Amino acid sequence: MKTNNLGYPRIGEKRELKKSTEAYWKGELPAADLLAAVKAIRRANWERQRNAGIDLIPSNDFSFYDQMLDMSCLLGAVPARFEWSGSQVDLDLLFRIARGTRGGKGASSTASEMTKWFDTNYHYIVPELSSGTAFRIAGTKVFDEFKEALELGIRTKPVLIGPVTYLSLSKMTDAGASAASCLDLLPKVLPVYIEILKRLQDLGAEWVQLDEPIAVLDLSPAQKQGLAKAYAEIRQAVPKLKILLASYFGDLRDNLADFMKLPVDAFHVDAVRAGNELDAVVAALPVDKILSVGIIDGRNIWKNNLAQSIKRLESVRGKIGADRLWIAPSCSLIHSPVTLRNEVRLNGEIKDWLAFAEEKLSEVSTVAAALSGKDVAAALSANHASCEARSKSPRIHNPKVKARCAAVRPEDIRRQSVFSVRDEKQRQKFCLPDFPTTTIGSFPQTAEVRSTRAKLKKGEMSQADYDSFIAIQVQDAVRRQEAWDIDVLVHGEFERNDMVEYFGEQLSGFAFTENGWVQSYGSRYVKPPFIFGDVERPNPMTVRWSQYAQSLTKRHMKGMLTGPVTVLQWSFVRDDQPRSETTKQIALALRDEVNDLEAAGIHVIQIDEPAVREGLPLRRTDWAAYLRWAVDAFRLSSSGVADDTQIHTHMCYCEFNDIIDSIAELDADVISIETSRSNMELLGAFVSFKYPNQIGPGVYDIHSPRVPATDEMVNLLHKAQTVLPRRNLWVNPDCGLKTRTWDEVDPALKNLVAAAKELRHSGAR
Ligand code: 39S
Ligand code: ZN
Repeated sequence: MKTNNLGYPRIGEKRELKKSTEAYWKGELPAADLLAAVKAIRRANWERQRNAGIDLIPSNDFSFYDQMLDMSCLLGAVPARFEWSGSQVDLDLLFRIARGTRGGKGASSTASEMTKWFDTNYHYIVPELSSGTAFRIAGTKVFDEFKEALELGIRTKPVLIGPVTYLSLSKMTDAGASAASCLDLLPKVLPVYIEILKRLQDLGAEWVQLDEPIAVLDLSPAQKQGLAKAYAEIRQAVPKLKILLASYFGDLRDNLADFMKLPVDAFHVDAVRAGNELDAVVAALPVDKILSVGIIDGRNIWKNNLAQSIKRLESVRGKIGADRLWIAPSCSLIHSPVTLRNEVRLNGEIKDWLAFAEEKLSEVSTVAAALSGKDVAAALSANHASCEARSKSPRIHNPKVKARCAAVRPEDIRRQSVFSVRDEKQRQKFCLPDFPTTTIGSFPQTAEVRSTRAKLKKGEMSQADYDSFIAIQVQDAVRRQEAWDIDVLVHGEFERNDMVEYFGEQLSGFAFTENGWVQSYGSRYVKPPFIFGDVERPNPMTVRWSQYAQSLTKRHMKGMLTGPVTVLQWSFVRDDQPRSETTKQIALALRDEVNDLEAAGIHVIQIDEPAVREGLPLRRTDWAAYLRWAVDAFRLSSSGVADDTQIHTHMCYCEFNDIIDSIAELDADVISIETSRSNMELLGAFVSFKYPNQIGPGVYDIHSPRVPATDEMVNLLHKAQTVLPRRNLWVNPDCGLKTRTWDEVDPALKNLVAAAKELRHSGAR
């Protein structure tokens, strides 16, 4: 029985990838040193997997940014504005596509759009294709990495995003083209895929993994035909190369029969998310095919119940035989933190419940060993003890929280009056100009801010000294915003490490790690807290700094909170109760916080819900149930305030179109959304729906170091006011500014205020 792994974290156990990449961007690390650093990461990863007993070890799962962008670079799909004329896409061009280029030296180009990978908190750069895109092999990374591992004595299984998933997640830039028309490019892209596969075969690859996670989505007939055509052609062109076709993140449902007909050598299925489907998959598996069963959860951090897994797999083995069964994690392990080895402060009892990527590898090999009749009794009994201890732990249940959840009434999820009434009261109270300006909440987390927090954490600084340091940052932020003439101020969130982790640290039922980093996009990682028990808020979490900031200015200070669905979505969650129940507990904790902020004189309160869309189930038939509890949770957290307290929300980097009515149902007084990278395209949904409340469409792409000019922002706002009522428009950046530097933010926000003023003076159109 073989063991298979789909992908391993590329960030390094101490975030070596981030550190070396950012140093390279700053010009502090030569390219050769960057390449040496990432080579060392790859080597460590391959050797670790080999030592853990993994038979099919992936390569090309490493990436400097994300694997969709890698695929674009490999296929030569570079947007025209980057003026690429070379034969190869080099590293700097890859970074320019991902990050844009700042004006000044060289041409200034906006980055490609970024969006979330399925329902994860991991992002990819959206390929921009057109009928004129000339695909050809334009990179050597996939070949180089295969050779690199071979030199270490490891014959890896190169991983590529499959052609139909690649095209389905791309966007067509031709005027009038629809997203679906990307699939029309299949005949053009397939020959390049085939050439890549042939080259891999020539280099000595035995297996190649093609990821087609779209197989777990609702597929159009064109996508289904695309899959059939693509794999038939590939089979014909490279008959001897063995192909593993990987699906993950969900069940195949109505796609199952077609999927299992594709002419490949092995299928991977996600037996965690699609556990109930395993029997049907086994029944549909053609007799000459191998099945890779993803039995270890790649998306969560809990130890697997090995005895249960072994039992399920014994039944599979009974039907298909040991030769045709591979054991694997459910999906790539890039969505899991790297290792538990470096967690020294974590409570020992809780730590014993967990498995990160490295530990998951040994779970995979223990399961395989047990099924092969090897003696793993000691490992199994230790695992059994951990699972028992967790399920019986008194840390998990809090009767007070459960009773409060059960007592929530319908009036608890309704504001006192409808929006039109609140709107009037709020206009009278706040007296804001047209096109009021604000920011999303965070200001630059400078090296000084981070290193000061690191000192506090290491015990090298007192809490009092840290607090004085934060106070100075807040004062500085308030002064700057007054100087720029922003209307609704923020305190800057200097005290927060992350918008979810910061709250997790203050809520009971949550635990957090020291090094449990997971890549979010590019060099930006998150350290998701994990929810192991019932959630309660022992003390106010944000009131102190918001109140302090308000005391420094006569302008309105906005309080910022992370919404219940986003806290849930960006944490590792307990698997012993429904997500909806956990979210309700978080919502009640946040409701207390909102009410406390209001009582402390903060009358503009933003509850961010950027993750509502990514939490949407992958299949449409499951949407309504999710949206019901997600919307109710937001309303539960925000409905305890007076009519003239203004509730804002913020969302970013997602498709709003599909869920626009649920966004309206949140009934926030103001919503700010990301729109600048897509040139206001995303507003379409709000227009056709006639969104009733106020909107701040982002006019400054904060994921790029580029400073937008006033004219650019004026143009975006003109676009916005042709489609939305002028009196409902706010002016703000796309998202928080924590990843930017002050020398980028300062000119950008000056320009932003200038743009708002120009709109105010330009009169109604
Ligand atoms: N998901 C979450 N959870 N949070 C989000 O903000 C987002 N936003 C979207 C969607 N998903 C999200 C994605 N955008 C970052 C920025 C934007 C993101 C995601 C992540 C980000 O800036 N991440 C930081 C990073 O990668 C880490 C943030 C953090 O937790 O750099 N910082 C800690 C802190 O500030 C730890 C900082 C740190 O690295 O306290 N400290 C140094 C160390 O430990 C020490 C610093 C020193 O001594 O100088 O080595
Ligand atoms: Zn945002």
